Amino acid sequence: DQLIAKIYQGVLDGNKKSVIACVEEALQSGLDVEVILNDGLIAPMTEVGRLFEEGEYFVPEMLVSARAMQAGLEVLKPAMKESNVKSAGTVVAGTVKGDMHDIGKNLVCMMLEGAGYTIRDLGTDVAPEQFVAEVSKGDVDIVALSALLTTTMPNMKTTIDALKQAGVRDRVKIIVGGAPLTDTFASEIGADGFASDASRAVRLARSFAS
Ligand code: B1M
Repeated sequence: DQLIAKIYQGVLDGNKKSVIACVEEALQSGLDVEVILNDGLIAPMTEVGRLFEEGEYFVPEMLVSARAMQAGLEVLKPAMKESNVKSAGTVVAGTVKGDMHDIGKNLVCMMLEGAGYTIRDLGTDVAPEQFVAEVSKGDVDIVALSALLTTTMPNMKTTIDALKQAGVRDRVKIIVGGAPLTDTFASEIGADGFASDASRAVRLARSFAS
């Protein structure tokens, strides 16, 4: 589809205005939300990563692409929400210490919100103590940890260990995700589950209720 191709190109070029306009147009013309999300907005980020690895893109280019992608997500957000259901539980989410990547985490939060969860988003570069402080408040059902760097993955374990140390680990289910993660890693660090994308994160969260 031409509109999808324009959204893809807009994200690649970091052209926020074009992305916003095209996503609006795509929604109006009745294009499927998931297609806009996956083919228009997420797919070009993989290409951005490739261009970065090959030395064609640098951090500034990655950043403008990220901003364009997030602007598109904002337009898509209302369409992603399911009709108002009562809160399915409270999720405390964050990207772990040392890691600034937040697009994936934001997407997971949006989908969980759409599925009826109450979200407390702690943002990026979140220290284990911050997670401990939130969980200690006592009204949290799920902790959602994101990491995009191989160098920050160990901080997921540090976070889980800090929750154990504080004696609050068993109050919550812990889900982890992010491009470099695997199921094996998730079980090794003592998480309750791993999701490779945002819709799987919703399915995983729901599976704890049954
Ligand atoms: Co960075 N970066 N980056 N970057 N960046 C990667 C991750 C990288 C793979 C690029 C590459 O080399 N190909 C590479 C990591 C290599 C590695 O660790 N082995 C990398 C690097 C090296 C870096 C810097 C170190 C670069 C530098 O400074 N030299 C630096 C680190 C900064 C830091 O964090 N301390 C850096 C910085 C940045 C920007 C700030 C410029 C920007 C982030 C902007 C932002 O997030 N606001 C950025 C970007 C945009 C990327 C790429 C291109 C795209 C990431 C993205 O947003 N993808 C990325 C390359 C790539 O991933 N191909 C790259 C789209 C997003 C929807 O997908 O985040 O995977 P993703 O989320 C998915 C799933 O993973 C999953 O669901 C999401 C939706 O399907 N998921 C979860 C994620 N979290 C989840 C949690 C869950 C469940 C599922 O449950 C809790």
